Amino acid sequence: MSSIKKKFAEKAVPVATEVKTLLKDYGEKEIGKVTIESMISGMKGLPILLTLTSKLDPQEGIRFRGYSIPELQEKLPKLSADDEPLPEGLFYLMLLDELPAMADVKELADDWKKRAVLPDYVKKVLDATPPDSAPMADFAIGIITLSNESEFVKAYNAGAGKKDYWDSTYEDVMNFLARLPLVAAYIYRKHYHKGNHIPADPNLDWSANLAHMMGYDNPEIYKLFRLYLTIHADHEGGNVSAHTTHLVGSALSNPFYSYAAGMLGLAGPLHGYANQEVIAWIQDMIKEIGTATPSKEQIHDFCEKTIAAGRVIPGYGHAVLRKTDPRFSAQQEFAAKYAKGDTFIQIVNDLYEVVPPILGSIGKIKNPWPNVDAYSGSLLMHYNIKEAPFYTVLFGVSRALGVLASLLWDRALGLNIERPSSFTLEGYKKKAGIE
Ligand code: HAX
Repeated sequence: MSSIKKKFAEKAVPVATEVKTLLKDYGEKEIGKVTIESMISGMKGLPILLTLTSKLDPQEGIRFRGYSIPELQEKLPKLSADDEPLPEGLFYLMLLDELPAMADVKELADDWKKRAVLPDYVKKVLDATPPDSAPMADFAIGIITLSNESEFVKAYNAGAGKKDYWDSTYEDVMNFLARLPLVAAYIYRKHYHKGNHIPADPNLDWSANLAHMMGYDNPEIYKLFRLYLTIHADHEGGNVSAHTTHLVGSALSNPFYSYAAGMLGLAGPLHGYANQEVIAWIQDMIKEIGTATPSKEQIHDFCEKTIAAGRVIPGYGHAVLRKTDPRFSAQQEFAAKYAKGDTFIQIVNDLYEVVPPILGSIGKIKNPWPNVDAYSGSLLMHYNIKEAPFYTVLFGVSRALGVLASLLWDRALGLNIERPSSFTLEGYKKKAGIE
């Protein structure tokens, strides 16, 4: 057994005991209020999930196992002092609740490199999708096809008991994270480079290898990918991609099915698809105004028109956050360092001045500030990765780190199938005391 797997097994035992004790001794304790509004308006704020890997504070933003993004940038292992953290290190932190040393990250990365093989049948399935299929559809298809190798399914069918589910899930998660960049790069090269694929470079880290296999070999792009794959990894348990992965996994569907389901949620315009929509929307703005350097007044008018048409401003607002997303700020800092003078990024920066007062003046919008998706596409555009329909796939590669670390904990804790209750409209009216 690898030392990381052994460490996980050792750490899981006391946490599982704590959870069991909590359930046994405090199972009846009430911890929140369920209102008709919370039930009908997307369960916002209902404390209904147990997620160990990260916590989202409305004012402060995300903390991964207690560490904010600037703290991760300082404390997680990096390849050089002015680099971004290695997302392999973030996965280690989320999984083991322990900051890794570089040697730990190397052990994990070496393990993934050994597992990084894309079976030929997956390539064939991906080759068979229509040339105009959506990259996110191909992503889900590729992931589901990979499930053919699921160790969890093999162990379950061979009669493994509940206390051992985590073991085969561990193998699935590690195999999967090792292979995911290969699936993503395969889809990218199929769609945008006539299927001219580039093999992995075993000397590169997880992030740089993805950039390399997509066809981008530049130290700055490698840094951007390390930042990108770190900041998108997790956003506690209630967001659509994380919750879906957990929900589907709660039925003991294998990790591939569970994560594929989560990705189909990420593909929605109100979630991860927003990262491509921001780009399409700014391109429409440039086209309509007739200049790549619109004034703030012109940007303002275009935003007003978007709202008047009953559309949302993509990249703004959030179901939990009530301030600028620190993931937005981390990317803005990166752009200030490496992408000075980029006119497209200037529009993104101008939007940050223009949009919040407009959204704030509408009254009903709880958070007028930008989220992660407002910035990410413009940085990719800066490095000539212009294929916006692919951007949500990149988001998905990163999101796998958090949701699969969580799924592994779900198995180790032996969490039960999720099954909340629902009411008919009559039922709600009765609860409200309406005759
Ligand atoms: N532009 C215009 N209207 C907006 C808005 C925006 N950016 N954000 C919220 N609103 C509207 C809502 O549509 C809602 O209108 P109705 O009452 O008419 O239905 C109202 O304001 C109240 O919404 P809210 O309570 O503030 O926000 P929600 O929790 O319902 O929704 C969303 C949060 C992120 C979905 C929302 O802000 C939105 O649609 N933003 C634009 C799309 C986007 O950027 N999505 C990515 C979010 C981050 C993420 O998950 N990334 O993956």
